[in-house]
Amino acid sequence: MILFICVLLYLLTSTLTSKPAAGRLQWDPSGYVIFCPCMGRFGNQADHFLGALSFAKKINRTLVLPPWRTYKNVPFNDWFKTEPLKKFHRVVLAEDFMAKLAPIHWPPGRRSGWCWLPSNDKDRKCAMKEGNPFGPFWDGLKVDFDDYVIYNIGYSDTNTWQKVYPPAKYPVMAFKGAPASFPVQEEDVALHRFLEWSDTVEDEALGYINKHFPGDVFVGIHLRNGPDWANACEHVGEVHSYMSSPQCLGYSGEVIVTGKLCFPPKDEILRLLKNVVISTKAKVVYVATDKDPMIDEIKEHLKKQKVKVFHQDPWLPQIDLAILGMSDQFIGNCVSSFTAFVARERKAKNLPTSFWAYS
Ligand SMILES: Nc1nc2c(ncn2[C@@H]2O[C@H](COP(=O)(O)OP(=O)(O)O)[C@@H](O)[C@H]2O)c(=O)[nH]1
Ligand SMILES: [Mg+2]
Repeated sequence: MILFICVLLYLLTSTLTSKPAAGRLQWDPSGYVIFCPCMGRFGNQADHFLGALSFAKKINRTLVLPPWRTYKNVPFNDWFKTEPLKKFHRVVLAEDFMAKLAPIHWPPGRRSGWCWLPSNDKDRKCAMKEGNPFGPFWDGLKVDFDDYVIYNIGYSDTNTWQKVYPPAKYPVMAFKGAPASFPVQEEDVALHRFLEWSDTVEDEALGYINKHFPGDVFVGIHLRNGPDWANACEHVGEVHSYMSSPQCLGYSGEVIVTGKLCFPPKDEILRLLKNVVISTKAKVVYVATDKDPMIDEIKEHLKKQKVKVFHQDPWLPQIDLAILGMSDQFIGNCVSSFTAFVARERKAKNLPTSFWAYS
């Protein structure tokens, strides 16, 4: 009898605390989406992440939070908290998925790689691990593929996805790239509110601010002016949409992307920055850049305003992003997805953003 009561009590408490205890995870019968954030650097990957999050929600599958890809795999939660995302949708860290769920439910021998190929492609095979970062990404998760699923469905056609690929038959969709478009769709921009910096990133950003200009009103600027960007901007031509340009020009594509919008000349940068410093009464300008911080030019041009100019080359670009996100006013590059990250975060927090050569 006592044994029976003990067992009953045990069962009761374990169902009441049905959230998996540390170390245990429950399999989601609705299935999973995992993908390699294999296109571009962080800004592009973040755009894709929001689209993939939206896609997973629409087809009602748990999203496996992939590592970010630099020269190595960076666990998702090194840079972002996972809990806020759960307010929007079911997510699990890739490392947990691989350690605790994959061995039982997605074991070696049953792993298909998913890729989009045009239906007339004769050589229909997903090169899931060919080249960098594809190979090293999946190697980092210790995944090899045994088979392929080739699809031809657009990511917005979510009803078809659910109909054609039921989770019982296709428990895990492992995509070669993000199941999303670039730049992020307009409707997914607001999902950024579920992306919150990890304590490590946030503390480091705040630490820098508190050490160098605590409490001062500051303008954050992004100068995307490295050689790769100069090169990319040469191809602007007469297009109506180029990379992240919809963030300022809008998604309808009525306005032409100019060379100045893509690669603003120095006099435009100094002009707008001065206006903003005067209107915000800022004491500090924080410069983030991939190449030329223009420190001397800015100091010279803003001599009268007596601003202090700060720039670091942080060990992680994310530190720059987090600081820009905290500025009182931010000026960025409309074509850059690195800027777009900051602009989305600020939009979610109701903070203002302007763009070079755009009014
Ligand atoms: N630290 C730092 N890195 C930057 C900055 N701007 C660009 N980068 C680097 O250059 C990369 C640019 O690629 P991406 O993020 O895809 O943005 P995009 O090319 O501007 O659309 C970033 O991920 C950073 O690694 C900056 O202001 N600060
Ligand atoms: Mg890029």
